[in-house]
Amino acid sequence: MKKHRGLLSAGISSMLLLNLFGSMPCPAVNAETEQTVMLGDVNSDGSFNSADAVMMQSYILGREAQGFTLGNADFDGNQRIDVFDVILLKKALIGYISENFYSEAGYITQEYTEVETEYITFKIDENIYVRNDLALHADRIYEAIETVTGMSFTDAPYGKRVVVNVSKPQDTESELSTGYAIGDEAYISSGDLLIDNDYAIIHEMIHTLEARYNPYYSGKTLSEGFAVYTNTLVLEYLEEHYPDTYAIGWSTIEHDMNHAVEEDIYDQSLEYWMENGYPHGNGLYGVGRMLLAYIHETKGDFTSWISARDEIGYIAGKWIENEDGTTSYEDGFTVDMQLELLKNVYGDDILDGCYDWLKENEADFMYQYDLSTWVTRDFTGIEQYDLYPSFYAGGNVINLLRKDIPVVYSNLTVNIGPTRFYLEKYKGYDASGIVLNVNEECQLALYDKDGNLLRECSGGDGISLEDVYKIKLVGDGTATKFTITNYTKEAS
Ligand SMILES: [Ca+2]
Ligand SMILES: [Ca+2]
Ligand SMILES: [Zn+2]
Repeated sequence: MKKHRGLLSAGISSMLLLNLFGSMPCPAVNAETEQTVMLGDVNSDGSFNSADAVMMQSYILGREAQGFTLGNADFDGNQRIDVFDVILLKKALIGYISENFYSEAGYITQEYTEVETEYITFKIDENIYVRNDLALHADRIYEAIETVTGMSFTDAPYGKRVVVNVSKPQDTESELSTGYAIGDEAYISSGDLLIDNDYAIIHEMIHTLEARYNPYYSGKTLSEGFAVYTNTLVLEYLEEHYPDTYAIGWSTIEHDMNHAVEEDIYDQSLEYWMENGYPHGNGLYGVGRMLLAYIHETKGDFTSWISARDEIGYIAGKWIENEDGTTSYEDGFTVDMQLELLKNVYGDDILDGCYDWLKENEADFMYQYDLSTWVTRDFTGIEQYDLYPSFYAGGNVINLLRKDIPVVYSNLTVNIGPTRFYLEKYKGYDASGIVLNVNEECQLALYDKDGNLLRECSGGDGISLEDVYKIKLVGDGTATKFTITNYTKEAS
């Protein structure tokens, strides 16, 4: 299991106990054996959590308690283990967890945890950061997916409640690894949990929606095109109805909609690209997105093929080894089958007008591809934004701006309580000396933990954030820079 250096030491347990119960003897080290005592860790697995409470209970009741460590259980230090130690352990556990693993913004799971929202069951591994408002945003995404597709997760032929499994990449700072869907369940990484980059949760939930109408993968062009195109519609829906959720889900664009349609697409037929792969803009994902957008706008529907799929049949896909040693997935639902399906549903001429349509609309696709042409992100409808660091493969960064795209704001409060908690308690950084770098023309009001105004000032580089938990960008303006720096990994 993973744990955070410094959080689980005897010293911290003892300190907490002292806070809670006054001057209580809490031996930190047993001198005879030189064994570190971690008060509360009665099963000696290095963590203090609910498993210890369970074992303590068993021990007191005279039940099986293999591995019970007396030295870690004597909370009142009277050399006896009794019911008073049980009470103290439970109190200490609550204090310990709230001090170290909970904040206003979120919590870190201490064991496998199931979170039930109105629509979704999250199955979350231990030691994963979960924002407190996960349910709010996730259920809005669910609503958006159902609304823009006109489909239902629960009333589909293979309908059931949505399950999203969340795990953490092992032995890496990155919070992102591959997201995928197996049949009707989605699998995402910790960073996709509406915190770091979040693209997989939307994309994979859409895959599981398709699977509820048609249990097999319909090939990259159709299944990925459906996921990616639906994701664009989901974002439009969120932007209109829930600007704060849109602001979080926006970064989906970086990954999932970053597809180009280049001039050379017209050199070959669409069937050719579907068969041989299109070299730009994430290959068949981009072709699929374009195809689904075309079908939607010209036929008024982009989902009918899903239910009609069974008529075509199914061949299992397979993983093949490439020359460079990587593996890739070869569709079982071949291009011929995909085209036959579309023709069955939309008519034999379905692809005929596709390139003409694309020529008129290609700016939409170019636009998404080159994010430098994205002029600004509009935060004016948002009063509060919880800022989380990004820990993705390739770099750690705290930046309100994604891809350096300016943020337009109107009295926007950026909460950095989550930033601090995430850095210190989840990632093990020392964030006590963090500073803000923001445009000089921005006017700032800095607030403490309790919302009291600490000071007002203009922007600049290296602005101390000591005791600051909220940064208000006052008035109307545009930030072309907003980074938080000067956090360091605690020495190990
Ligand atoms: Ca333990
Ligand atoms: Ca005792
Ligand atoms: Zn996918």
